[in-house]
Amino acid sequence: MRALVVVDIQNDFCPGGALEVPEGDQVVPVANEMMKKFNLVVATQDWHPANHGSFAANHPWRRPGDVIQLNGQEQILWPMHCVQGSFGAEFVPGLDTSRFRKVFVKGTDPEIDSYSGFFDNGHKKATGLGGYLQEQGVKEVYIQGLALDYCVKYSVLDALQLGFKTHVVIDGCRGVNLEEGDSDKAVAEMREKGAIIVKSAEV
Ligand code: VGL
Ligand code: ZN
Repeated sequence: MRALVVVDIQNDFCPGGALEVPEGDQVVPVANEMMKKFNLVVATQDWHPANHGSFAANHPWRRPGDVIQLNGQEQILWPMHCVQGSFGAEFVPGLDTSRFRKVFVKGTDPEIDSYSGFFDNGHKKATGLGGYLQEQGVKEVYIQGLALDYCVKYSVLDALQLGFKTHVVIDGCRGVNLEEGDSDKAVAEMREKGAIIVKSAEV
């Protein structure tokens, strides 16, 4: 059994959004096509309370891009994004969300960030995604979405660690690239750890 995991295709990660991913909107048609090829599709949604510790605005005189210690964890500070209930947190209009069997929210604890759709950044709490996929008998996952160098990457690494045969649908992803080359580095790291990089047309 295989499943498609659609990561964080939300307004704030698209051009014009609070945490803009260049060409982020271009993954929408790829996701809509991919979803037709899977019986089981699940999604993750970045879903932060307004007081989330990953927001620069919640730390005196900090700017997005600064790095702080947040409860013993290194944390990049971001602009406020994907605030629960806001437009930016909604899935992109045009994304066929009717195909989502289940949505797993992440980043809900103000004390810790969660790039991966499976666990928080400290690997302390699971979102339920891993257990759900296992219950459904899933052995193989295909992952795509935003952002390639953050939430996709960490979701892929956790999926591998959980023992799923893990594919990255590369044309269905875009990176933030805070530093030039971050996306390429992310792909190299995922591949090194055992992920299979595929194009949507090959699936
Ligand atoms: C993400 C940074 C902060 C992502 C989420 O979805 O890649 N990146 N929150
Ligand atoms: Zn976030």
